[in-house]
Amino acid sequence: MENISQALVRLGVMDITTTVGHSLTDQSLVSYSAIDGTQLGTVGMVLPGAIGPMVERSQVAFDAWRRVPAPVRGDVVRAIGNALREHKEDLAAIVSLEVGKITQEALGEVQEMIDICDYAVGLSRGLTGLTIASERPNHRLSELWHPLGVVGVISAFNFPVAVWAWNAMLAFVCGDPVIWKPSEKAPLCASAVQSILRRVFAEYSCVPENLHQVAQGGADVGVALAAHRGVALVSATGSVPMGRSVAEVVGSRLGKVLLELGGNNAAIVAPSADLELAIRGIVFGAVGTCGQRCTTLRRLHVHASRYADVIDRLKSAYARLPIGNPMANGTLVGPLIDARAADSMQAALDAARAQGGVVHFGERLVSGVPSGGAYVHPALVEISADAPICKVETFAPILYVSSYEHLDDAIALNNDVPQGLSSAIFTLDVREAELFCSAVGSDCGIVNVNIGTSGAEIGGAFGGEKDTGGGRESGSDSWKAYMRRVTSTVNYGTELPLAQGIRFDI
Ligand code: UN1
Repeated sequence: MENISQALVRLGVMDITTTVGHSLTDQSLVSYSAIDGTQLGTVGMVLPGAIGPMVERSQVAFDAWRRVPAPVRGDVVRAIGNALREHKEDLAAIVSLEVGKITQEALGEVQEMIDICDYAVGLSRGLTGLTIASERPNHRLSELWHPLGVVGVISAFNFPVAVWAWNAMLAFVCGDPVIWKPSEKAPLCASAVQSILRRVFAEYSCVPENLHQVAQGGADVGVALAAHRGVALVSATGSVPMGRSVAEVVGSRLGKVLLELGGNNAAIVAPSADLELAIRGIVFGAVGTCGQRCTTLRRLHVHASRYADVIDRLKSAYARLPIGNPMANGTLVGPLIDARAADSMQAALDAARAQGGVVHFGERLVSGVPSGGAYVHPALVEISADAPICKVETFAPILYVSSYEHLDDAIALNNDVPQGLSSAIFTLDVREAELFCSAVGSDCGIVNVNIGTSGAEIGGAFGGEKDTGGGRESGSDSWKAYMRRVTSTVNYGTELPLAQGIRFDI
């Protein structure tokens, strides 16, 4: 593919096989395009044994980087943001070519990186701690926030660069080096990002060597990273089984984890909903990124009074979806990541049929789309909300639709799944909206009114409860996960009063 080599050259990825630059083995990871299965290139990969020396190098980098004032660290992140602005189109092209995102969404992904850079630059002057009223005279009690240590980032194919940026940019301003284990399905995206970083870092004498290292490799490399006691925080994005195994490994050494795992996100369409707006939000949420966001809308609970209308409108919107080459103008739905994902989708649709569901669309497409890619028509499934298949996250564009009579029942259905990432209600009734957002409403980490479940801004904390893993990344006070909290009491008096009024005279 001609345009990938041009984009890679412009990004500085001259020789893909040397971009990881350490402990190369004779093994390499092959990058295939989700668009048509073409081989795009290969990158050198590491074996689990490489992780130990990498962590040691990161620890040396940590000792230097934590001494650099946070606003100066922020200045480096500002330069990363500027380099991303400069290379936005090329990096987005690599995202599209490798994982099959439509151009608009690939550009949006790089924009999300730029946004988190801007956010982190501001944060670099806002890593603030508390002062606390001491019970003792002449004492100051306060909280200090210090750099934490080496941060391991494990990322997924579906946001191959943005979710890394959420983690890495906060880690950098917080004073931490990063070791990145990218998805095996997106090795070129990681190499391109590493090339951008290498050039930015070369301009700054305050940046130590190995501030950022990439460990391209298989799941065993991720496990080795999670197992290493020198990794202070492991931030992992991906499937629930992956997160569970990372949590077990990190938990057994009492390390810190930040997990952002699966979602099984629902939306409620209430009697008063503005249907024009709701249908747009539903369709973007359900078919955007070909159903491969952790925030993808997977379940829809429609009030019985609007059910027929909603199904009609959805069927007509789904019938008109432009599906095909994600880099072609006008395409809204690109391919699934690979044939296995298409097989899982068909298996889920078979299960839905067996459980009484009526499936509209959902077929694998072979004509009118690039051959070699896994193209599907997104599926609408009319099904009873308590069918077991509705509790399973299938990483594909399947929307399970059911009707409800009472809002309490719809809220109970929203919450009655193992995952707890995102949720939405479409209503013009302020009581319904507020109930949904309240303590007895949605149990998810993201609760939206009159917008869909996906497409969160970086300024808020991102993540969810239950099987979603409980972590929070990106905005708000998520930075605290990347720092070490110190409670500090200073006695500036001449007496030694003890807390709790204890007398201990010697
Ligand atoms: C993910 O799918 O892992 O809210 C992240 C969204 C995006 C991020 C999704 N900003 O849909």
